[in-house]
Amino acid sequence: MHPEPPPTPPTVPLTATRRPVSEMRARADSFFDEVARRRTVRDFSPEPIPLDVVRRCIEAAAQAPSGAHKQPWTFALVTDAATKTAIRAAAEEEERAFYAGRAPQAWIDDLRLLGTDADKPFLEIAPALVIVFAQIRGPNDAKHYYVKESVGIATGVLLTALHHCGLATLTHTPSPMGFLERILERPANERAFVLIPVGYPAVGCRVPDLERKPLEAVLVER
Ligand code: IYR
Repeated sequence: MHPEPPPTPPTVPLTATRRPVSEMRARADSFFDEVARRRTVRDFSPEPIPLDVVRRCIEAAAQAPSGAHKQPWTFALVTDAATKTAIRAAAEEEERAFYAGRAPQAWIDDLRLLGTDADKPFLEIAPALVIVFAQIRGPNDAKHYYVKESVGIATGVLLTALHHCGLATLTHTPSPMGFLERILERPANERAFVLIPVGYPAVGCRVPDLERKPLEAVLVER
């Protein structure tokens, strides 16, 4: 007796655009220019932002590929002032411990370039916070795969989408981030992955004078 072969999963035609090579080059250049201009911002304007744009960017992020298509992410959009205040207080408590000794001296030295410290006023000033949660398991304990990779890819899409729309972001990773799971009452299968303040940069905002590694330093070919 042969077992029944599994049914073939349904397919749909791919919607893809074949472009002339000259157009591909122009698009690669303009995309490069756009992403090269993205900078992490720590000095936000309190001005309100169009939240429908942020929601649409989250929807774009949720188009990312994921292990076994489990889409193991949840995005929390926080605009409520009291919730932002609670998040700031909890984050600063962790950051004070970090800067006062939890971090090894080499790490503190590496951060001098960024000028960061334990004060996180942007958590209250930025009009929105997006907290990305990784679902380490599915509902009913279903298995999820390559969760960090999947959520990392989705987060990259989100940062790029927000920048594309003219919004500034900061990838903030207070450590540990368990307070976000508690404050936002997330279920037991979710772990905070990154906290992203979103807004317009403050007028006169300055950023560290950094350079990106050139292509030769990041690419190997054979
Ligand atoms: N989480 C701390 C420290 C920090 C760590 C890294 I690595 C950074 O790139 C930036 C900051 C803070 O937010 O200050």
